[in-house]
Amino acid sequence: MTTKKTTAAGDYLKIDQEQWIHMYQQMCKIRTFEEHANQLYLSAKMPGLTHMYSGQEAIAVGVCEALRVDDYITSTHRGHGHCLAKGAEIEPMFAELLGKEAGYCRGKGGSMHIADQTKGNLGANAIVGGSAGIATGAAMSAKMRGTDQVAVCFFGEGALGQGLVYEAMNMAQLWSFPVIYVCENNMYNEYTHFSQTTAGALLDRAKAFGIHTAEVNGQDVREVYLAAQTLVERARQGGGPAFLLCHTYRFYGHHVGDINREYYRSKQEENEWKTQRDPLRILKDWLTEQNRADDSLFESIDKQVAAQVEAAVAQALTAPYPDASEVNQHVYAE
Ligand SMILES: Cc1ncc(C[n+]2csc(CCOP(=O)(O)OP(=O)(O)O)c2C)c(N)n1
Repeated sequence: MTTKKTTAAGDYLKIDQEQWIHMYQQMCKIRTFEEHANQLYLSAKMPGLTHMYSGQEAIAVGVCEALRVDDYITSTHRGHGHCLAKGAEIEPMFAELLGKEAGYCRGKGGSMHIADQTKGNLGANAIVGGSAGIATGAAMSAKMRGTDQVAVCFFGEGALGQGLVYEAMNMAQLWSFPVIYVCENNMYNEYTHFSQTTAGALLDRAKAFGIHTAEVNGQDVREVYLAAQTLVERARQGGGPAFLLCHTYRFYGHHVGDINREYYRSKQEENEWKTQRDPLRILKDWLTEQNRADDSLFESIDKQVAAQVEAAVAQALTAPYPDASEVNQHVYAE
């Protein structure tokens, strides 16, 4: 049982420039996707609401970059970033948000239930902690089938209040399942600071089971990626489960309707994170300092991503709704 902190700056230089640029593209895609999802809510074009992942992009991207297509992930109510990072297409995601037939769940799941099994994404989950059993089960299945697939369970620190998470971690450690529990500590369980809901140190929760742990700055995709790579390889080679604690922050409200937030966190705190700990900015600045990229490259990526996202939104807005006759279809397995 160990806790490893991965901050080896020299190791970042061993990764190809193309791979870092790809991670920037992925983070940019998530940021732009979320901005448009927010606009769809504000303009009353999207039914229901959604939880923006902006600010946390480096975690989904850094972890998924270390995975193969046939590895599994499970996600949360704040799941768009995980889906996109695991390879989901933008068009069916927007269609799903708008309840359209072309969506990943034919418009019946919405923002909190996007799944894409062709890419190993077993689904977002509106139940806090709800996916711990699914990810652990997927890892158990990989082990029983004798494959070297790995499962990643993304969850917020609020999920550490759910008993299911501990039952799953206990079993994973006892039977050495290839599962990585990725805890995204963005510090707030809805409108309450986690220090008011969670006793003790977060990592101790996993250490109690003897689970291998690691801790990273979740705003720095370089740290997240290197740590994830190590844990994924470890799990693939039979090393068993791990728990990766990522320190992060959501730049916006708990959900898109959470606009007046000053009663639970200050504007100053938000501004500090947005201006000093933006994951896109951190990677951009480092690549520029290293002369591995320049402003014109980032501008062209930003433009390309914006055009792709705008086209997907336009397509989803005009796409048809599913026929009312299929309302009961795909609810139960046939
Ligand atoms: C079992 C359960 N209890 C309560 C809720 C209501 N709820 C939705 S999100 C949330 C807070 C989750 O906080 P955290 O897990 O830290 O994730 P974050 O929203 O910060 O990403 C709560 C309590 C829920 N969806 N499921």
